[in-house]
Amino acid sequence: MEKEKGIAVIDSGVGGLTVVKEIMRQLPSQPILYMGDNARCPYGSKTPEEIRAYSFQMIDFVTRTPLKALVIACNTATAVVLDEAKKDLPVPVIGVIEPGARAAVNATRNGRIGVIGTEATIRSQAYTRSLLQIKPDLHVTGLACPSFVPLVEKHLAHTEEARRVVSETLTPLLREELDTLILGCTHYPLLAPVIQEVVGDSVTLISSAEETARELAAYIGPDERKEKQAPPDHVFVTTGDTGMFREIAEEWLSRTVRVEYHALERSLKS
Ligand code: I24
Ligand code: DGL
Repeated sequence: MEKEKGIAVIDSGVGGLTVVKEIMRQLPSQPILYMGDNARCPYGSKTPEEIRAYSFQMIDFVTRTPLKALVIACNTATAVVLDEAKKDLPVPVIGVIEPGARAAVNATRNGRIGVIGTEATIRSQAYTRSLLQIKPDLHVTGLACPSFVPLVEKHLAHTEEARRVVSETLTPLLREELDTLILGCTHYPLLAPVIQEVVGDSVTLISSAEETARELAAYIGPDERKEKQAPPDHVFVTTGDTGMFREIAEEWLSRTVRVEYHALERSLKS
């Protein structure tokens, strides 16, 4: 029998595992091919040209395998390459921005929505455009939070320092009377408890990871997992250290994972 086509998920590093966890929960029988560009992470502080070149190198690699769909789990990469990737590829391409924007529009009562993300994501205005396309009379405030990813990656998400940094960074948002805040970066769900405390209970937090998995499930149809069916073969590819990747992935996904190394061209030309 022909091997089942999988779902490819690409990200700048390990943050996209937040999306993978949701896909595994909602679509447990789908095989996943994950690629994280750990060697060149973070993308959030890079130029659109770099982000575009790196993202398409990953897309070229994962599309050598027959796919059911491609998920761009990285908000920064989605902001820069989604439209182009959709035009280029013969399979459905799903980014994290539209699903998050749609959920935010459904959640808001007062039409005042905040978006937090990396420098590149906020600069691109991709969330604002997506939100206004769905509902033109919204009031959207974007804020770059470049110190949040390092907090998570240094294992500081549950510390007093995280509370201080999050509180200082989000201060400009507190006078905007937002009722909905989009966590527009793969890492921010790990800071959600602290963010919620800072913005208060009147603000609904939107996690793009959950919404994206739901959108993917809607595209490819319900999961038809049979009793006793063997678990799907997932493969995780990193451009960086496989040991470190495995450690984080196994802790986060609570399972053992198969990790492979693949180098990508270092220069921008390819
Ligand atoms: N969390 C993230 N990235 C890291 C990290 C982390 N180190 C500890 N934790 N490192 O992202 C990034 C740089 N590494 C990546 C691997 O190769 C070498 C360089 C957030 C992960 C979201 C799924 C903390 C940590 C963890 C396990 C699960 C969750 C988590 F170790 F926050
Ligand atoms: N994955 C990125 C995002 O969602 C965060 C990490 C990075 O800057 O590469 O925007």
